[in-house]
Amino acid sequence: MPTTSHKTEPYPSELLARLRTCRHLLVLTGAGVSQESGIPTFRDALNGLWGRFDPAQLATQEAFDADPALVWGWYEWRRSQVLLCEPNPAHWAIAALADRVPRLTLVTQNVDGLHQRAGSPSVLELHGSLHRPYCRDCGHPHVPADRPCDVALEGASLPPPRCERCRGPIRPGVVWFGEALPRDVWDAAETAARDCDLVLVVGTSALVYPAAELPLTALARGAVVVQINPDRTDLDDLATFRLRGTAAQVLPELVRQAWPEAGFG
Ligand code: BV8
Ligand code: ZN
Repeated sequence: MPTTSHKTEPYPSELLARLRTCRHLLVLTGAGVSQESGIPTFRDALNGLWGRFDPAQLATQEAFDADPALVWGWYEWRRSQVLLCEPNPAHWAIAALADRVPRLTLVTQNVDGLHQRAGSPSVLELHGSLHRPYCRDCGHPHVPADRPCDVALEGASLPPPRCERCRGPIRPGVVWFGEALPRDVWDAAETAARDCDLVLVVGTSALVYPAAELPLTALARGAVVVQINPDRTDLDDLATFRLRGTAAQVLPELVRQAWPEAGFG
């Protein structure tokens, strides 16, 4: 099946027809969907977070237990960055899709909350959220300030707040490596992967499991899988269609071409 560059218009008519007539659309997003909002991805060679920071020292329970201030400071810096960013046309196009297909399940690996801010009504956040920290010891939620933390700087340590219930340290509300994904969220995502007939995989390297299983599950059940990414990933060899371009280029154009009468954007 074809690889279509963003500049090669129009998109394949078979893909547009599939999108217009699909019964249940699954959209799986990764860091690439927020890249054009100014939020760095993880594995990008130039600016990726994991090129500059070591995930073993920041994104594991062991790291938090060893140096809570280092880890909390880093996540407050990221949360502050996100609060200064806005959703981009890719987030808006995904929100618009929910009004155009009979059923849409949006599953994200992102922890930034930008899909919700763009108006997506329901989002399955596989890896949690920067905006929902909770107590490490008793799980009690902690309500963060809804403004950027003015002392959070890249690489700066910041002692975590204490739980109002048990005085335990507050930890970021994300799923770290080696931690289980939230059971109900994962079950809903997997059920959607089994049921959907079309999947848009947007801006993910598809390297982190179990999230990367979702398109494979859908493929095995006969769904059409569309890969939207400026670069190659391992999923390219399996995807039914590949749209080469950035999320903010491709997604609005895809909505416009599939529903020209609705005049999106
Ligand atoms: C689990 C939250 C079991 C925190 C993240 C070997 C050793 C150790 C572990 C493992 C192993 N093999 C497998 C594992 C398991 C591990 C895993 O998969 N590791 C990988 C790396 C090998 N998984 C886990 O540990 C998971 N848990 O398995 O639990 C269990 C079961 C029961 C009980 C206990 C335990 C938990 C994984 C969650 C990790 N948390 N993040 C935080 O944010 O700090 S992961 C991290 O990667 C990110 O947060 C993100 O969510 C995730 C996925 O990354 P992507 O979103 O894909 O981003 P990436 O940078 O990679 O790619 C960006 C893409 O965008 C690129 O393709 C690029 O081309 C494209 N792009 C760039 N610009 C654009 C664009 N696309 C479109 N438009 C653009 N403009
Ligand atoms: Zn507590």
